[in-house]
Amino acid sequence: MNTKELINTAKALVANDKGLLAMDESNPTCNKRFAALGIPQDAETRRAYREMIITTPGLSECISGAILYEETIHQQLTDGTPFIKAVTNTGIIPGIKVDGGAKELAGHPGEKITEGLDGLRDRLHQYAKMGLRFAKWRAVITIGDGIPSQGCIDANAHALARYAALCHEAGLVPIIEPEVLMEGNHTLEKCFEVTEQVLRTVFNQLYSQGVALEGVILKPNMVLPGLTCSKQNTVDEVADATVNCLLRSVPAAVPGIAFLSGGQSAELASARLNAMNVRFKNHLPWALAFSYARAIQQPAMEIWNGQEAKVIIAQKALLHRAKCNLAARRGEYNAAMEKI
Ligand code: 5MM
Repeated sequence: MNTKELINTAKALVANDKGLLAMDESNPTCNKRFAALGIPQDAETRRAYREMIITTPGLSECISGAILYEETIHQQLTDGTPFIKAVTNTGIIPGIKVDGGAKELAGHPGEKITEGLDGLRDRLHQYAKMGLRFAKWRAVITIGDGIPSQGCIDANAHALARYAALCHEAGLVPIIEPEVLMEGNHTLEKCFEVTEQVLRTVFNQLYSQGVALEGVILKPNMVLPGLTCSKQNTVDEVADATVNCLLRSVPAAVPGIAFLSGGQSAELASARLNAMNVRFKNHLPWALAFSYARAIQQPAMEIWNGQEAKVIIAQKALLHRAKCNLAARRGEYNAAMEKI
């Protein structure tokens, strides 16, 4: 492990107001999103879609790193360039999702545990040799009747910390993604309480496993009311709750926090990130960035719709969302940007 290199990569992932583009949907998730739009669900269509994303002109002006999926790293652009090389050539840092997905947690109805630690050490060393420089692992926490349990939080936090330590050993920066889901009718206050509990547990586990926090990126949810909660808070209330929760639970040594979008609309994900940076940017120890999948990709996917003829216009939509989120990091995003 070269700690200096890890720290430099982690800093580079949140430098210059850029953020991460998550394009690491597993095949079932990608197929589900394609099916909703009537797009064919096969390896060639997924490849063509990801080629559309990666060849978007100007993307690297807003995007620091791209999270790829196992299938994609073995595919090539139409001109034969392997995806990892194509990403690297644009100046974007390539990374990969390495978890094995969230499965039912035994003895805990309604709760999940992310699998994938078995054999991970060898896989990570192979990924590093292939030119990948960071990895990502997502844990899923559900708010519901009597859940989450401390048992579920502990198990997921422990797995995240074991994954992070293995990443460092292989020279990869771990993106640590504990996601408290938006589904449910819980309040913003409940989400705050659970997110704080989850993050405190995750950082305790990272400390136990000896993970150098200067070489990680945290990818959390924003603190939000549940999707079906009768009170939907304002953008500024969400910004305040999210930053206050993070201040209580994320050590200052962490270089950057890159939010997931979690099913928020693209516009709200930009507006909420913008409000956090407007209100707090100069007073925080870490950068507040983005690592969105749906909130960057969705409009472009809808336009592309599997058609070669729509590539250029879809790329414009993708770049637009990337620019909106770059502006949000600067606290310069506003609704007028959406009218262009
Ligand atoms: C929460 O999902 C991550 C961020 O995406 P959104 O911004 O759309 O919320 C995303 O990186 C996710 O981890 C990947 O898409 C992989 O998900 P699956 O469910 O396919 O493992």
